Amino acid sequence: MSSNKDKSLTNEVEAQPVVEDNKRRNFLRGAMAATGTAAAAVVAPIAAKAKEMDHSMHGGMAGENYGSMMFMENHKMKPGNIIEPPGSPSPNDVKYKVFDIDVQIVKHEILPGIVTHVFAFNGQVPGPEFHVTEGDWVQVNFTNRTEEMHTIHWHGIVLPYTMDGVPMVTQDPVHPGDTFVYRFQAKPSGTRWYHCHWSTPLHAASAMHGAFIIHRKNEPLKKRFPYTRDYTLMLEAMDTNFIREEMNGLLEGMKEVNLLMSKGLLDYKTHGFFKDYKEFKQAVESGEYVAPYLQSRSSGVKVEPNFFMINGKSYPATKRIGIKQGEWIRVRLINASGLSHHMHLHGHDFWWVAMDGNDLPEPRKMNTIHVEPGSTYDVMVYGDNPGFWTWHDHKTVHARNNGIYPGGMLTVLAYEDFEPTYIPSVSTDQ
Ligand SMILES: [Cu+2]
Repeated sequence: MSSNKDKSLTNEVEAQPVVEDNKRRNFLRGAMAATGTAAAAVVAPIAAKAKEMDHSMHGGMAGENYGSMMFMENHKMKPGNIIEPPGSPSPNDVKYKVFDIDVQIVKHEILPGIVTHVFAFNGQVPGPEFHVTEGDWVQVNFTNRTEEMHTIHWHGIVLPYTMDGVPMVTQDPVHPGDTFVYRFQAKPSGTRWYHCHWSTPLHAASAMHGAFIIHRKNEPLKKRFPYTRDYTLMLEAMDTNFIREEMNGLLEGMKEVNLLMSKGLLDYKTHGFFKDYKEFKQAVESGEYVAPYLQSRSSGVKVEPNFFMINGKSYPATKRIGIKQGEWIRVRLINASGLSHHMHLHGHDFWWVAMDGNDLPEPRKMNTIHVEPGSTYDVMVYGDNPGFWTWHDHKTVHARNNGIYPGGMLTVLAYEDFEPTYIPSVSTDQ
């Protein structure tokens, strides 16, 4: 099912039979009521791709014995399905650029000494960066290599609704082991992005996000701003305590699923799904179903990010932005954090040229740009003041690591072609 496979995003998936019956799964009333808990509502059994999985939880995580392999061996699952929903032209009719992407649980280092487990696209934070041209037909084979459910929402892309990646609104969540095939045309142009839409405060805010850049064939902005380098800065925030608690909660949920299955109370791919609001309401009112919100969360804590990142790293681990004298660079800011960030560049004004992927009617000159949650902002910087220049969130509580300044959402615009009279060093103890 492929053509023009892009190697930079390849993570080979075996060809498997197409599943024709993608009906909504039965929801589980009896088992939920039987246990008096709904923790299992957010987890599901895994499927056959599990043998490829290698992310057993350990090192401070609860429930060491609930890795994929044991689960597979105890319960004979069907192989993972490939789900190809309707909504876009057949590959016989248009030529798709094909990308393979998966989600795995991996350890991610934010800073030396700070490592957290995250759900990550292709095991990286942020996820792989897509670069396509406006009008390209894009196929993304998304394989779920975790025990949790996920989807991919294509943020800012105008596509058929069945490709929009919102669980229970446009598709069933992608179950463990399964591969969901997204197909759409890349439009409109500009800085767009993608993220998981299942359990979004945990999945998308932690690491399941990435840039989706749709280029124009002849970029009109290059006339006024002839940029030679193009940078993407994903702005992120993580509450590592919340992530740890939630991950441990998920493992507990899996334990429960194991127990229910061993008693025959839970079938393959059943969970707390309802066909409509009325059915859901009746199940709650009759006591057949105990909704998760009727009980306290395992963590019982608010989400309060303690690490603020640019492309997966906090200062001083952030990567510098290179520039030369006389060079224009384009910087695409994408806010995946759920917080607002006021990104201030020292020593320069820059031109704000686009918002949410769309060009502004008239560029604006500024040096602090307010980057709101979910939005993208493009700016052009001209290299006319050689040196090392801080570029950081001026909400300075976000320029800290675990409450310690300096750190967090801070990087450096670094000129590459001058004789410095002061060379930056590193201190995290102020
Ligand atoms: Cu997810």
